[in-house]
Amino acid sequence: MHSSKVEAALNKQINEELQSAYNYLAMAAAADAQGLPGFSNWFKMQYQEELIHADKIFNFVLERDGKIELQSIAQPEIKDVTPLGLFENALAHERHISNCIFELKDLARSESDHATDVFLEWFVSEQVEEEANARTVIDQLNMVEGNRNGLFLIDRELAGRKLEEETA
Ligand code: OFO
Repeated sequence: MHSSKVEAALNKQINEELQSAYNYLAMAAAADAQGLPGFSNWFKMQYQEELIHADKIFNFVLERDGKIELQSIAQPEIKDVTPLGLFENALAHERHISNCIFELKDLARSESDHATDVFLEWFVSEQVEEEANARTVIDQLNMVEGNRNGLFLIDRELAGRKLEEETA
C-alpha cells in the first residue's frame, strides 16, 4: 500500500506519460505532413513507448491495491515543427520527465516506500536512454545543417526504429 502522497504522485506520473504519448503523436503527424515518414515513424514508436510507461505505473498502482485517478490530457503544443525543432522539443520534454521521476523517487524515499523506490529504478535508467536517443538525432541534424540529402538519409535511418522488446 502506498502513502496517499505517493499514490497521488504516481497518478500524476501516469498523466505525464500519457501526455508524453499525446505530444509524440502530434510530432508524428507534424513530421508526416512534411513528407518525413522516417521521422514520423520514430515519433510513433516513441508514442507507443510512452503508453507502455503509463501502463507500467498503472499496473504497479493496482498491484499494490492503490487507486487510479486519471486526469485530463492537454492539447499538444508544438511551436517549431522543423525536424530539429521537433527533436529539441523532445529532448526538453524528456529532461522534464527525468525531473518528474527524480522527484517521485525522492518522495518515495522520504515516505519510506521501498517498493516504489525500487520500482522507479527502471524509469531512471530509461530516462538516460530517452534523453540520449533524442540527443543523437539532434547531433545528426546539426551535422547535416538542413542539407536535404542528409535529411533524407536520417529519415531513412529513423524509419527503421522498432519498439524495443525490453520496453514492451
Ligand atoms: Fe516516458 O519517457 Fe519519455 O516521456
